[in-house]
Amino acid sequence: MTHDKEHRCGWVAIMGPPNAGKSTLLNALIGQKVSIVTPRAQTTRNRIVGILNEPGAQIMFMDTPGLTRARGHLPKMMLQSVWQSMDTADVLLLILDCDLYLRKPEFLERDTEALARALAVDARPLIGLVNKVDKFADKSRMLPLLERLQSMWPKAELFPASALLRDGLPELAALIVKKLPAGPAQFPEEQLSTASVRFMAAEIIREKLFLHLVQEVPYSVAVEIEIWEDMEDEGRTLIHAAIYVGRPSHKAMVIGKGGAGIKAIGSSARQEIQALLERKVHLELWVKVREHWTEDPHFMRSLGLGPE
Ligand SMILES: Nc1nc2c(ncn2[C@@H]2O[C@H](COP(=O)(O)OP(=O)(O)OP(=O)(O)O)[C@@H](O)[C@H]2O)c(=O)[nH]1
Ligand SMILES: [Mg+2]
Repeated sequence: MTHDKEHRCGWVAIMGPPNAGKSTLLNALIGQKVSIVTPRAQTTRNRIVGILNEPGAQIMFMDTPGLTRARGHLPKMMLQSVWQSMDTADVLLLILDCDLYLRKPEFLERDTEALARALAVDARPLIGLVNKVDKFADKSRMLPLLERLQSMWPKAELFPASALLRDGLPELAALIVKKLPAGPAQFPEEQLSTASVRFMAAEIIREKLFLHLVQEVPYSVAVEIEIWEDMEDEGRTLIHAAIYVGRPSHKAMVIGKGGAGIKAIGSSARQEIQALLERKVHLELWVKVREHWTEDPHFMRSLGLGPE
C-alpha cells in the first residue's frame, strides 16, 4: 500500500473570533446540527466534537468558543476550553468573518492577537478559512484582505468559503484529509458527535433563550437538565430543565409577560428536541436565580463548562 492510500484520522480545532461562523461550519461539514448557532457572539461555551467520515479518512472537528477579549470567569473558562482543544489538534483551522474585516479592517489584529501569539511558535498545519464570502458580490474586494492575512500568517493556507451556503466545503474537507496523520478510525461510522443527547437538549434550550432574549441577558443564562426519563410505555421522554439566571430581573425577562416568553422558548425547544430524539417530548422549564453564577467556577464546572 502506498503512503497516500493509507487511512487517515485526526483532530481539527476550529478556532476564531466570536461570531465568525465556527459552529455553522461544523454543522455544514457534518451535515447535521451538532452545535448551536445564533447571531450573537459567544454562543458556544464548550468544545463540541463533530465527526466526518470521508473515503479513507475520519476527521474529528472540534468547535470551540470564540476567542473573546471579555473579562470574567465565564469567558476565562471558555478560553481554557479553546486552548485545550488547540493542544489536542493535528490541524488548526482558523476561521474569520471576512465581511467584518472588509468593513472594519482595524479590528483584524485586535481580534486575532491571542491566536497570533499561540500560532507564532506552532509547527502544525494551519488553514485560514475566510468565511462569509456570500455577503458581497464582488469577490475581488477580498484580495487585499487575503494578502494581509498571508503576510500575518505566512504558512497558512487561505481558503475563501461560505459556511452558510456550504460553498467550498467539499474542497476544504479534501484539503484537511491531506494534512491528517495516518491512523485507523477512532469512532464508529454512524457516530456524528461525542455530545450526549442530554447535553444537546440543554444546548437547544440555550439556543432558544439566546434567540429570544435581548441585550446582555443571554450571557447570564445557563441550562441544566435535572430530570430525564424515557417513559417507554407512553413512548415519550420527560425532561425537566433548570434555566439559571444571574439576577432576579433577568428571571422576569425570561418568563415574559404572562409567561409568554418561557412558553415560546419551551415550545420551540421541545419541537427541536423531539426531532433530535425522534420521539415525543414533555419539556418543563424552571427559571432559577443564582446570583453571580458566572463568577462561580465550582458551579460552572458542575454545568460542564471549562476544560474537560
Ligand atoms: N452570511 C453568512 N453568515 C454566516 C456564515 N457563517 C455563519 N454565519 C452567521 O453568523 C452568525 C454566527 O454564526 P455561528 O456559527 O454561531 O458563529 P460562531 O463562530 O460559532 O460564534 P460563537 O460560538 O459565538 O463564537 C450566525 O448568524 C450565522 O448564521 C456565512 O458563511 N455567511
Ligand atoms: Mg459557536
